[in-house]
Amino acid sequence: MSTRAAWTAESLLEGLRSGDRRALARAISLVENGDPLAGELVRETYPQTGRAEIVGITGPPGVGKSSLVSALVRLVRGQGRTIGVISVDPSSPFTAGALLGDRIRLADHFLDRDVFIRSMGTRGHLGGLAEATLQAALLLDAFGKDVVFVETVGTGQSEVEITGLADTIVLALMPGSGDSIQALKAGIMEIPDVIVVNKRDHPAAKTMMNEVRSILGLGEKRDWTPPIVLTEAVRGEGIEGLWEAVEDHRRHLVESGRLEERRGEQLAGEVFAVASGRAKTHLERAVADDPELRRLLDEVKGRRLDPLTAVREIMEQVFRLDETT
Ligand SMILES: Nc1nc2c(ncn2[C@@H]2O[C@H](COP(=O)(O)OP(=O)(O)OP(=O)(O)O)[C@@H](O)[C@H]2O)c(=O)[nH]1
Ligand SMILES: [Mg+2]
Repeated sequence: MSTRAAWTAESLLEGLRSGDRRALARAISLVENGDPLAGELVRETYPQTGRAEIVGITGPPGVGKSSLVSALVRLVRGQGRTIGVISVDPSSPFTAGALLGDRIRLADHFLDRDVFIRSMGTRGHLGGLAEATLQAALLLDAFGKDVVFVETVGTGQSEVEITGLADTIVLALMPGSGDSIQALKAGIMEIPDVIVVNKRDHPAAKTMMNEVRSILGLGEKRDWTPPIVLTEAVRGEGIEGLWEAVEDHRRHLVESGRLEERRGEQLAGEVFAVASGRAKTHLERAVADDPELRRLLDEVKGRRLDPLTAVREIMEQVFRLDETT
């Protein structure tokens, strides 16, 4: 297996099963490229999934998500557990070099053989980032990673949701993340499982934490109240507390019998999300490739055709769906 070209479905599967990190790296590259072989690998290894603990870290740009992941990786590696990290960046069209910041932030871990790190941008993947992220997470899980961190930028209304994957969702905020506070308050953003207010070295950190606390106090009582943790990621401060909160949440899920239930619901949701992603791509391509469909859009723009008639025509032609709604 000295060259890349030597990989076949069989050798990749064999490599994944035997813990060959080169096979994992190759498999994740296939995922990124939307290669059908990736789907085959996921299909074959799916029975081996469900063992990894998947932790999602989401939050507005620049709050310190990668720095937090890096600090958490250090902590969890210290416990001897193996780790996968997927950084999802919807704003970046390319994977290579897209996350220079991430590379710097996570640089300490690149030499650790038991930490697999990959950043993903929106490359022409048919099912979009949701599908690529799902596949990558499943492969890391099947490979035997104990913990998989999935970092995504999210302001509460983002299309790229990790909620469908993670056992525990950590929302990272920092002093000044007012928009997220508003989104939480308005119910636009789902209440996460753990909230971390990073950059606690900032003078307004405590105020931020109090604001978050008061919002959580507003909603109806639930069986899990998200803990709020203060951290200074770059100095590794508060990280034990953050990980403890994540583990507490997981314990809560296990003890209440909610873990399997939640995972089941999420997987079903993922199927739906990926199918929707593919349908959208299919629709966009069909319209781009078909002058007749594009003409419909022009007709709507010119107010010669009403939007709903155009929708019906498009649905008929692209999906062969007639009016059933
Ligand atoms: N003062 C201070 N700066 C921090 C802290 N944590 C991270 N930073 C800095 O904040 C900046 C952004 O950190 P990242 O970890 O890249 O943040 P991110 O949320 O991953 O950013 P994106 O992935 O680009 O959305 C960097 O310059 C970090 O050094 C902290 O606790 N205190
Ligand atoms: Mg980042």
